[in-house]
Amino acid sequence: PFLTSLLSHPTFIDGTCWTTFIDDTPALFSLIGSQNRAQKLLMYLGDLAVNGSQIMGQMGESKFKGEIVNPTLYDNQGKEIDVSQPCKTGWRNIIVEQGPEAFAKAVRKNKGCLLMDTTWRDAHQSLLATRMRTVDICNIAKETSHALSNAWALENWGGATFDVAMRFLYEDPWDRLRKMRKLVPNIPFQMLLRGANGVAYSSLPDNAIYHFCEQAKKNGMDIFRVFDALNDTQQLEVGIKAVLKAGGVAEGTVCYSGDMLNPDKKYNYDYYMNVVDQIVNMGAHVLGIKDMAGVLKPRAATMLIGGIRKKYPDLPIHVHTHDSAGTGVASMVACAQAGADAVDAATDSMSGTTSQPSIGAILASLEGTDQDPGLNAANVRALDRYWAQVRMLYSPFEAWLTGPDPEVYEHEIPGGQLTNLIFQASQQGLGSQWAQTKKAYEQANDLLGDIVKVTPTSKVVGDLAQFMVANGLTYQDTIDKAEELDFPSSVLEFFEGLMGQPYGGFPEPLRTRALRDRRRMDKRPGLYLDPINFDDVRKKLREQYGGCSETDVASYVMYSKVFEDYKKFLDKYGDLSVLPTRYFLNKPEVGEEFYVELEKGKVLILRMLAIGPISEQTGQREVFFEMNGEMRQVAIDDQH
Ligand code: 3PY
Ligand code: ZN
Repeated sequence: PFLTSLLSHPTFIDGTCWTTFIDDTPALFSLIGSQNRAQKLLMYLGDLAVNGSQIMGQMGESKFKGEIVNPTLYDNQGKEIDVSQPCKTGWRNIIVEQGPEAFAKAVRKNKGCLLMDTTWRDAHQSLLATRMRTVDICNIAKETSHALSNAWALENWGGATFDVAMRFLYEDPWDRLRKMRKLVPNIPFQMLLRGANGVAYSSLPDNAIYHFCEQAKKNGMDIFRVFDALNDTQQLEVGIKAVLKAGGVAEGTVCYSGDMLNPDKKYNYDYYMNVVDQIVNMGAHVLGIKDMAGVLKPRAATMLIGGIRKKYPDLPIHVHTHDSAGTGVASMVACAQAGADAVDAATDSMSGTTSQPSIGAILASLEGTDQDPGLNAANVRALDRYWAQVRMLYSPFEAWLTGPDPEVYEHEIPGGQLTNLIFQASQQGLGSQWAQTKKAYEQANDLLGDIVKVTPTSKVVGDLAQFMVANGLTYQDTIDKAEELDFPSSVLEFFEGLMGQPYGGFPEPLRTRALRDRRRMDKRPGLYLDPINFDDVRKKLREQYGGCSETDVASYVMYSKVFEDYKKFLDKYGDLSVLPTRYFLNKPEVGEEFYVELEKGKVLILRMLAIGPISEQTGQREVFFEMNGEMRQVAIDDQH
């Protein structure tokens, strides 16, 4: 069809403007572009129909099959809010117009305790293996800009979402950021940055972190929660300085571990106050407290936040927790009462257990008090009606946790990792070994010197625990046989010092025995790593892909192999971010009609007609579709 259209086009026939043909007749090229895209899309749908889901680890089919309904919002006078345009008022205006310091001052002046909604990042990272797709976030974005216009921020980027977007969702994380920004201009966006590790699993050269933060800020990020998994302040400083240089709001963060109320534990009040002092000295605009496992009990919260508030009356304090033990609401209320400026919560149907505590429960608890967060609870509940449907759509990624896990005080597994480990155990049919894995996690942590556990150090502990279970090793065996054991690579990287220095030092003799003749870094890794040569990266990507954006460069520097695999996938199937999740995860029923809007105004009406028999010669099956009334077929390798 393209050739026919080309040959019959008037400018081609009369030969007048051949040289400007491409510029003057973009419609023809957009036609070939969308036909190409449509064909690639059919390849994906055909592959899904023949071989099942491409998303690794998916278990079963979605529990939600209908059309998702969006809520109606009402203002305080009971008038319906027009959500065709985003809301324009919110805390972001201060950041944009007056900068980070003014934002810090304004939130300190604000009477109530603000809320950050984590639904777009940590909630699905902690409940649904980070699998939430851009389309499902964007479909509720304008309503969110209205309903949460007085929120501290939406946490919506960074952490594991960056890696997972490319690795499992075949999406460009930067594209997600830009799309969200366009739909929500008024509420600050917050991301999670793993200090000198960026959004990766071990340290990168310093200039990679600077480049990444600059790109994140340029593409719409406002507040950066910067932590280091070992509370190694030299590692933290790299991230904080990079954010300050990029012009972002720097939320320097201390990770809370153990139990401050227990005098026998390693991390006590003085330890935390010392890290806080150093963060303040680095010039962070906001102090973050990150309770990644949900072990900050209300009384400890009162002591810690109260102590910091007293010492630093002008410093905004923002607290993060998980509800793994069931104390999330009580702890966040205690934080608000002790002087926190903001606490984290998730939409009700995506809250609780390993996620953040429920936004509705926190709103109800603070209603009418001096700490009232100032959100319209009815509209917050209305948003949740959308999320309740979406959660069911993602049911294949559920870990099916049934309630709080009080053992978290012993094993201290962070929220996201807890669900992942349960999910992995059930995938491998090891559900019955789950209790053993939790015990091994506790022992692995002791073997490593009772470290602070959050990505990437939590992965080190998890990998060591699984290694001990798989090889039947006890605590003592692991030390005694360390010289002969083939430890997981994350454990060796930790011992090498690639994740920074643990408080109290590395455990000996285990480190020396495990490392043998491998390198050891006794200072922060950035001092040993060669800087990235960005011109070389740009040249390589241009040669390989015929062009590259600066955000592609950042993705490649962070995750080279994942980025390359993502590009291969795009080449084969095209950009699938437009495909509704139901058809991204599950094959369509034969005969069922559905729509895909490839771009504004270009809608495909699709129907799968039949899956053909397998060909003995090629091992392929023909899959037949009707697309905008025309019959199409694709040949798919049957991988069964
Ligand atoms: C991450 O680093 O991804 C986390 O969510 C840590 O809590
Ligand atoms: Zn978290």
